[in-house]
Amino acid sequence: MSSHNLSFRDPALQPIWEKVRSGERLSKEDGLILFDSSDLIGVGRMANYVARQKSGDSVYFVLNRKLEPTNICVLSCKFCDFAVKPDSPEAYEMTVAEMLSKLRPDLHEVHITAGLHPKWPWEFYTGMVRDIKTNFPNVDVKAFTAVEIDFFSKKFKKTHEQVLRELWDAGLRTMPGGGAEVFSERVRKRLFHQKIGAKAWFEVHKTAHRLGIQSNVTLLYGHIETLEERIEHMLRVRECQDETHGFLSFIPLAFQPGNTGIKTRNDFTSAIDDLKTIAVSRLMLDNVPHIKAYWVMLTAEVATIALNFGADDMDGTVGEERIAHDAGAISPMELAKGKLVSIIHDAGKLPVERDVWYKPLAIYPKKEWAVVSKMPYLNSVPFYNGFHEYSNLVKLAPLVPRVFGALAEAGNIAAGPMSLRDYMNLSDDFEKLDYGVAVKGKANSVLLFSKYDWKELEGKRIAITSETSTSVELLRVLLEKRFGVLDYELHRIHPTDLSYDKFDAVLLIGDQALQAVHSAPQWAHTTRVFDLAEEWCSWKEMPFVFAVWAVRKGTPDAARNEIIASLERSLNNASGHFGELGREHGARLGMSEAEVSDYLSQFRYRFTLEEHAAMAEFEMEHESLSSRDNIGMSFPRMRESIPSE
Ligand code: V47
Repeated sequence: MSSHNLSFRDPALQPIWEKVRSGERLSKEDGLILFDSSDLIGVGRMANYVARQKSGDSVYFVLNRKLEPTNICVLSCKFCDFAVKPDSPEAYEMTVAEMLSKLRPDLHEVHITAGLHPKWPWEFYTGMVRDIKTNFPNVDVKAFTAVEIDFFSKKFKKTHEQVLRELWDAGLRTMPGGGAEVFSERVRKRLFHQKIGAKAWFEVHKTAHRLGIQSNVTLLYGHIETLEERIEHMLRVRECQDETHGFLSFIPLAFQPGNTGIKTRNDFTSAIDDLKTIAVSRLMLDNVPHIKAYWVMLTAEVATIALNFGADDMDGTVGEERIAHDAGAISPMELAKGKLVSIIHDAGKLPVERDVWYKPLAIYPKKEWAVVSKMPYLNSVPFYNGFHEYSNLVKLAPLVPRVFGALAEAGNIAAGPMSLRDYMNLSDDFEKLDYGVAVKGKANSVLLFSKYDWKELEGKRIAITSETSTSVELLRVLLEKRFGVLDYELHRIHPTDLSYDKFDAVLLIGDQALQAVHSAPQWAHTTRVFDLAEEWCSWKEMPFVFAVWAVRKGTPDAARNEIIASLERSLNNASGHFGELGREHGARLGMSEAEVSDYLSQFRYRFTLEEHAAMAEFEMEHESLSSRDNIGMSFPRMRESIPSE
């Protein structure tokens, strides 16, 4: 089945590789073997394999700016070269107007962290977030470490939850991962005894995650911590992530000695240690979506290599980086977007500009590359196991259907399993192939969870996630043409926003639909579940086509041939091995290997005339729908009710 074979100079890596390729979790002992191994390249190749499984060839970056409103801090942690006391000649305090003057409308993220200021009132913090959001609505606010949230909670006598709710109301959307340092009491006592420890740090992040605020988590390494402490740190993150799924990225931060007195000024971590720490993080943290190579501290050169050692995110343009600079970081202060793109190209990877939730906004392939969309749903797993591990021609990018459609329209994607709806729009530019995802009967891939029967949906509010493209059109065809329901409201909601109770029905697709069936969230108990493909098939006695593989007209033959050959290899390899192939992906959705095998076996991946005819039928029904341009947006919402701990 899977044709990935790696050989290692260090035989101790072989059993770890067996675990990695079968999706088995690594233990603490495995982590220590990885750190001890002299086969750095072997460790890196395993990590690159995992990163590629998760992110294809994509490497993400965001147009962002870091704001550090003050360096005055009530703490004096030994490793920090940034914080000063109020009477220091270097002390500074920014006004909100000064903060706003540093931002530009084309930014997508502002990352705010500051010293713990002894005098600033609570309203100053909520005010700065609110004013940024009002003046720059496109800029998402990633603000305040757990250390700051805990400080606000004590100083202003509010619970963590109150602090987070008020910041959310002001416009905060995600939290940075700072202040984690190393989750070791030994290190904390020696280097930052005044700072909160692991217990409070996790309490803050777990509360944030429950409220729908996703966050990052850092590891500060290369000072007095042991390798065992680094691994233990990762294991604590993994355990928390199993519970909350709220972490977006893990960020190993290389310690910058500066004038901290902990190490001599030029005693930077070695590139080997940096690369190994990135790779081990990728391998240990199987449940964290992204590993960040923070170039400001790593240097651009090491970051380039890190992108082949498990990292899939570069952070961003950053702008001003006072913490790292003051402690002597040797990177330049500003890397423009063009520079980031060329660093990622140098690594042979595909630059993807993203928002704070990792939604791709634009991609920047090299001219000679053909970008293939990797549909990140379980039902598409059989397409991708035969794509070469490394190709100079074809690059894979995981894109949910709607984003794939938008980027294909913008002109930068060569091929992929295109949502039927998008293919209907783009058929002048794309040629369809005889591959796709279709089903005749029930599929659990497009589900409507509804408090009402079909005909009673007249005048009701239906939530759809922002990932869907074809399925919302299928829903409309069924409502209007099959059940005669003409008056209904559609509202797009953010995929992380799982509080659907305000709606009369919710449409879920792909993995979200499977997850809702297999992990049965509370709201799902009160609803009926309609399988939309099944409704279509029993109405039309035809299969329903979710997606069809399409290649952009004019794609050079070499790339087109490679794409088709890879697809053939994938489907041939997959046949008879669905359970094994989808085991790891299915486990994340709470499905057993047998359930995965049953699920995947229902689909038709090779198309015949029947599927092509079914596409034409859907197109015909779709053409005669009522026109409906404005779908209400509620994006994203704070969870209404928080389950008690
Ligand atoms: O928590 C302090 C670290 C962190 C030094 O979430 C130092 O996207 C190295 O958290 N040498 C703040 N590191 C930075 C941070 C961060 C950075 C980039 C992205 C994100 C994110 C978060 O910087 C602190 C501390 O661990 N730090 N002093 C030093 N001398």
